[in-house]
Amino acid sequence: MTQAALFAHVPASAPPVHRWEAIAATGASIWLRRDFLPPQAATKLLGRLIDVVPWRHDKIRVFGKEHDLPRLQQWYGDPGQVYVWSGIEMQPLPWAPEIAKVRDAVQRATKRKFNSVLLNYYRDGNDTVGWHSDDEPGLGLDPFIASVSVGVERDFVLRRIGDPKRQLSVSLSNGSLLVMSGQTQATWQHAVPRRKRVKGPRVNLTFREFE
Ligand SMILES: O=C(O)CCC(=O)C(=O)O
Repeated sequence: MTQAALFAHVPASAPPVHRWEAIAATGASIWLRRDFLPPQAATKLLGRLIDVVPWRHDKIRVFGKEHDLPRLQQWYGDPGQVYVWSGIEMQPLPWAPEIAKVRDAVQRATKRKFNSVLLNYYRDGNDTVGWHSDDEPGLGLDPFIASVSVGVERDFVLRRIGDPKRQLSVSLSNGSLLVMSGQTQATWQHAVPRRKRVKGPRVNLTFREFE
């Protein structure tokens, strides 16, 4: 999707679109707004989420062996928006006020609606998420994913499907909003790799709309 198409519906009174940066990735449509939340508000939100979210520490089975997931997570959404991945079933918690507030701000910024959000809590640089695409069938053909980051800056890396040497890295800072849309999930995978030097926590809120 071009920037013009993404913002075709934005009224003239909306904030200037130049606050969005396009991330150059062939076949993908990825946009970043580094100034989505002011740093102070983002840091406050980080502390609040760490305290109030009933974090789950799930286990996954890899080659028949059970492992702790290398991060904590939680799932919020509209009633009935159950999320199942890698054998983990997540019933949606009702929208907490601070999360609903972020959702509303993301909806205003993107002019899209979201009915669920996955929260990932990376306690420090040892916590990660491995290579994957957000391509569950319920997300439709061109999933629109809006991802808010609060806390320490982490590398978000992408690799082209079918050409894994083609990689790029985007640094996701405190208060940033990353949007992936169009064919991004069909053509690229993403990950948050381990970074031993990173000592602080980060929470990521990935808003989705399941059909
Ligand atoms: O933490 C991030 O920025 C990425 C999270 C992610 O890939 C996901 O929730 O699918």
